[in-house]
Amino acid sequence: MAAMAERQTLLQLLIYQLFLLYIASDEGSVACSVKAPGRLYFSEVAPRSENWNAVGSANNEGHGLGSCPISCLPIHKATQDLSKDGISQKRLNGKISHSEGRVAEKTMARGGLSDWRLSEFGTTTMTPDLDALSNMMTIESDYTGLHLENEKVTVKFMEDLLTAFKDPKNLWKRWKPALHAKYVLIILRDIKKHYKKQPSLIEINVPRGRNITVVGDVHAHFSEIVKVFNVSGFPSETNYYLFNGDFVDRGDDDLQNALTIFGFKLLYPNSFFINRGNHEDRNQNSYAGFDKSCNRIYTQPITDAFHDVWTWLPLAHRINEKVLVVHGGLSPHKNVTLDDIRREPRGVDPKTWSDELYLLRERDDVFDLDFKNRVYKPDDKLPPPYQNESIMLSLLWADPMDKNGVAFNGQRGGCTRFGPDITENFCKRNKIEFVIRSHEPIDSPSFEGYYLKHGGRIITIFTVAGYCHQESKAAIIQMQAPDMKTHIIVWSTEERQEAFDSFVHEKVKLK
Ligand SMILES: *[C@@H]1O[C@H](CO)[C@@H](O)[C@H](O)[C@H]1NC(C)=O
Ligand SMILES: *[C@@H]1O[C@H](CO)[C@@H](O)[C@H](O)[C@H]1NC(C)=O
Ligand SMILES: *[C@@H]1O[C@H](CO)[C@@H](O)[C@H](O)[C@H]1NC(C)=O
Ligand SMILES: *[C@@H]1O[C@H](CO)[C@@H](O)[C@H](O)[C@H]1NC(C)=O
Ligand SMILES: [Mn+2]
Repeated sequence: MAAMAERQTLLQLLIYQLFLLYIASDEGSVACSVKAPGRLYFSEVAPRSENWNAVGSANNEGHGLGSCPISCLPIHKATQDLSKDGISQKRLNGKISHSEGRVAEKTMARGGLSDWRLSEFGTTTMTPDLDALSNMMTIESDYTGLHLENEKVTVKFMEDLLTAFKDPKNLWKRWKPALHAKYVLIILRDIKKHYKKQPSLIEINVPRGRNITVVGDVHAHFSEIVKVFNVSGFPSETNYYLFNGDFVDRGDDDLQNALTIFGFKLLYPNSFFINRGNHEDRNQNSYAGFDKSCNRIYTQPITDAFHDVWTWLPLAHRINEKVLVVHGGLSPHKNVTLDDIRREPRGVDPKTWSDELYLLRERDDVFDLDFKNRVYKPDDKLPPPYQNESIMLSLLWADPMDKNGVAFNGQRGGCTRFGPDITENFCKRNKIEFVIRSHEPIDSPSFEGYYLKHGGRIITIFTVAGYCHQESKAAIIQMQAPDMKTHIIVWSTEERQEAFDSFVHEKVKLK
């Protein structure tokens, strides 16, 4: 029986690899100026002055993204701007294969929001059997990288891993990874095993006198994680951490970040926590960097394994029954409870506004697009796209606004903005003192890496300095139990660099 199951898996893998070969054979061709259906198009040259700017929506406030020049975002090859009706166009500089192009085209058709129903192309629907894959891989005799003794992450392993990550050349050297694919799969297998048993909202209880540090988007900037540890100490059983999503894409260190964060989660499961962000998502990864980084060192099945594991990461954490932490924002729906969040489906990508709606959006003549220019109040009947916005989508993607009510989120293209009234109602109903969220680079009004909204009930933190503007800072929040008073620490790109330089020269000692 077992042998048969194994053979079946092997057969699946073989078919899969043939399929990958087929995809790879497409690689050399360049999709320059492919006229895609509808309003999408591809072109080889991205104008560098283009702003990532959502124009046209009356409700498009926001901090940062609106004035963030795309040319300074550290992404590999794709640039994006949202057209005035929120349907995005994508321009690709450099070469792109047809296969990449088609996936990207479909991703972008949703204004950058992902949709599992669009994932049928290519490899994106493959859910690898992590047990079978990790079992069948063998370590070659000439492998010189790290070992995971007895398949367990230890303090020593994390010290060696961080040491390997000090020098990026270690990771890429002759295409030989610092960590064998088999070990990556074991880590992913165990992360999935851990989270599969958990609800979408997880409770954290920080003991009296202990600190928890909440970290915003670090977007494939490993040096930011190093700076976080420099400021708040290495994770341990008593030094609590919550990484609030978007730790991959838009930088160069996708694997360093993902493996550091997953490694610490396995080492300290009761004091190290991870929220899913909108970039822990296969469709975002297909154009914003992760897939490329991962495929450069490993192979597509490993990349798919990460995509699969993303879907099991929780969407929210509540700290000491007082503070809610989510990556994006709050749902526009009335009376949402913590139980509703707890029960959001596991193992899936967020569903975006429906296909039907998308088709209608393509035909302005039959669909009243005016909903995008209106702000809806709590007692208004919400328009169809908002009615159908899942809680999961809002938790991952939404942003706050200053006006009361619900409005179109032009900056994201396919979800809502929520006003102070929604925050107030949610917090009162659920006895939450305040909400920490991330998701937006902050270059106004302060460049300080954080801002407060909704009477202090919404705290946004973003943890990449110089993300959009050289002078913008990174921020983290420290809170000490039991009173959970927030202590925000900010730093500049120069300060991050100093900490990284000192890390490179010192021996990594976790304890
Ligand atoms: C929300 O709660 C209020 C007050 O408890 C109630 O009157 C209202 O009907 C609820 N709305 C929905 C949509 O459940
Ligand atoms: C929106 O969701 C409702 C159920 O809440 C469903 O009946 C309707 O078909 C959906 N509309 C669209 C456009 O998907
Ligand atoms: C804990 O947090 C408080 C306030 O944020 C800070 O003053 C203190 O230095 C922190 N302690 C440790 C061990 O990091
Ligand atoms: C943090 O970085 C600074 C340099 O910015 C360095 O002097 C210091 O030793 C580092 N501290 C820790 C605890 O790593
Ligand atoms: Mn985000």
